[in-house]
Amino acid sequence: MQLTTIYQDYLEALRIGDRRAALKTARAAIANGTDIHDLYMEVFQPAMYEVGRLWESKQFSVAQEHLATAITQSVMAQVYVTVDGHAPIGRTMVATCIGGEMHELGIHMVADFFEMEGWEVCYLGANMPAHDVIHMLDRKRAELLAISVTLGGHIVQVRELIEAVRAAPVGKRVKIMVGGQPLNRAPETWRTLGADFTASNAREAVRTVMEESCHDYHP
Ligand code: B12
Repeated sequence: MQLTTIYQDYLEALRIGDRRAALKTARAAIANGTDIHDLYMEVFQPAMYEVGRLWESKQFSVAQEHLATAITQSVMAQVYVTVDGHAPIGRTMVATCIGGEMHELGIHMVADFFEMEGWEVCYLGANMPAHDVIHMLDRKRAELLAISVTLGGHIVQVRELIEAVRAAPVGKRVKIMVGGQPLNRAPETWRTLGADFTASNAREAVRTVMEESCHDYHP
């Protein structure tokens, strides 16, 4: 089945708020050999962008947007468990949104992509206080922190979180990767935030980290 057809069917399921139809579309795609990475990148992500456009242009109510988000989260979780990931590779990351940020689907995708490559992933989700992120980095002896931001006005919180991590003992060894829509719109911004690297999507995030050296990590 063509990815464009899967996308159209999936979006239609979101449009009418039909969770079963959305799940059926995604399951059928996997059963027919569609790669889960393609399903995330070429179906779920653009469908959610389209949901945002429909909401902004008042063709979707807030309730429809919330339902579409809940459906996509549920479908992602259900197709994810059907796929065999890589065996554990002994590398650990923490994946989080900054404080005040409620958009968690993007970082969830990033987390799933790393887990499929064998990473142990501590996915913390939305709206995380800096102190708790640092505590988790320490507790899990993580080598990588992935920070997500969606609202442009939240860039300052990204800088604050990075500064707080760098100031903590754990900050001496952890690498920091940042990403999200405002950084995609202004691709050089990440450098000014004190991050080690960025990537524009989940697929590229894995590629970037695997290419960059995180091997100088000594817990
Ligand atoms: C669902 C949604 C919500 C949900 C989120 C629920 C949830 N549990 O996540 C709710 C209802 C809470 C919400 C609230 C709001 N939202 Co909203 N939302 C969306 C929507 C429709 C989809 C978001 C999404 O899931 N995208 C799909 C994911 C997969 O894409 P992504 O986030 O870009 O992630 C990828 C890359 O960016 C990258 N990436 C992301 N993070 C990271 C991190 C790292 C380290 C790396 C390497 C890469 C990376 O990889 C990801 C995977 O490939 C978007 C539309 C859109 N364009 O995204 C609007 C949107 C983001 N929201 C918007 C707005 C305005 C709001 C509100 C202010 C609305 C309001 N008035 O209340 C609030 C703010 C809440 C807050 N404080 O955060 C605007 C933002 C406009 C702007 N330019 O800033 C958008 C663009 C809608 C629009 N078209 O206007 N929203």
